[in-house]
Amino acid sequence: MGIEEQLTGVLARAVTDIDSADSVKEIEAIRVSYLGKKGEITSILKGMKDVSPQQRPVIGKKANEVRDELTAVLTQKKERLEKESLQKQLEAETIDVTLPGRQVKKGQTHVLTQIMEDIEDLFLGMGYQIIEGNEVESDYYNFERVNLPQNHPARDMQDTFYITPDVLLRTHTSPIQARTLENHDFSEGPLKMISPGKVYRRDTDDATHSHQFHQIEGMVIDENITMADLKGTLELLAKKMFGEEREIRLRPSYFPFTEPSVEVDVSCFKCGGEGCNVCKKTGWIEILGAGMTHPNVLEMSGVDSSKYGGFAFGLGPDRIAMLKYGVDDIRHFYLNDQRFLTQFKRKG
Ligand code: FA5
Repeated sequence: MGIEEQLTGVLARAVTDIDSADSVKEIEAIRVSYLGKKGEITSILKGMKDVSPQQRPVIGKKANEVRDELTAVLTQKKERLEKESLQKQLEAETIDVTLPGRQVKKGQTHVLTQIMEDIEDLFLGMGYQIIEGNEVESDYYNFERVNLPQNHPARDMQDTFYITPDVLLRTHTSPIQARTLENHDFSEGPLKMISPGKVYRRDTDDATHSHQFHQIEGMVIDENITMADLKGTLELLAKKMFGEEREIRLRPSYFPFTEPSVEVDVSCFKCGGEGCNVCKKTGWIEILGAGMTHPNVLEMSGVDSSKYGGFAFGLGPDRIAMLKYGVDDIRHFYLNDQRFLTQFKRKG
């Protein structure tokens, strides 16, 4: 059989093979078996050396035609197969956008953070600044600078986690009083600040005590600040926390950094003052400690106590949350049980 006939025969066979192929991989194998280095057409063309010089151009032309045709058929089939496979993939991966989505569980602000944010809002509205203190404090700022020298008996009121003899976990937010006072420039206006944060005490955990809890410190220092300003401010705070009808009363107390010092009670939000289990039949609930800033605290921070004075207060959001929501154990706030925490959804 002449080379021309062989070429025609091979082309016909190749086209049949291509017809029955149904994957891109098969097409590639067919291409290699006919047009590759060791492919059939290549080896036929190797026989050209035995062809007479007159015949050579004719056969050469035929060979090129066969190669071109075969290449075209291969390419066409490959493209079709690729298109089909893409189509299949698209169909398999179609997303039905009309299907109802799965509910995403949204987190929410922790109840204690909610209380602290509400208090921050109230004081921001009255022109206070919010200041962050250090949880790791020096003994000096935690005690001495708030008028509690070494060996002062009042230090026993707060059992302390010491890190070194001079460094501790703050037992209250009051060290921020000294830190803010010493940095405040009174020629630029009064000092009005609150400072929320975590504090630590070596209390044994029980229903009303936690070794780590929160406090919010407040302080106002200027000329001519009186106890009436303190009472008015705390009245607003009590109303914001427990409702518009609430009243407060001040009872004498002792804190080394305030003179005079007071404990502040709010009229019972549950019974309205008649006496119930929440207020232990007294009609009043204790919510915070406060007083007029002791001159020593001002002087130690370089503030002239004959010219400037004011008040400070410290409250425990954990205890406020317990009262407000009737929570009987402070430890619920720290166990991260979603069944408990999700009850306190902020409205709006
Ligand atoms: C103080 O810590 C003062 N620094 C507050 C203060 C500031 C008074 C400025 C005057 C001027 P006290 O130890 O009473 O005070 O604590 C304040 C509040 O923290 C308490 O009323 C209570 O609500 C809360 N508290 C105290 N100990 C615990 C505890 N172990 N667990 C949870 N809350 C506590």
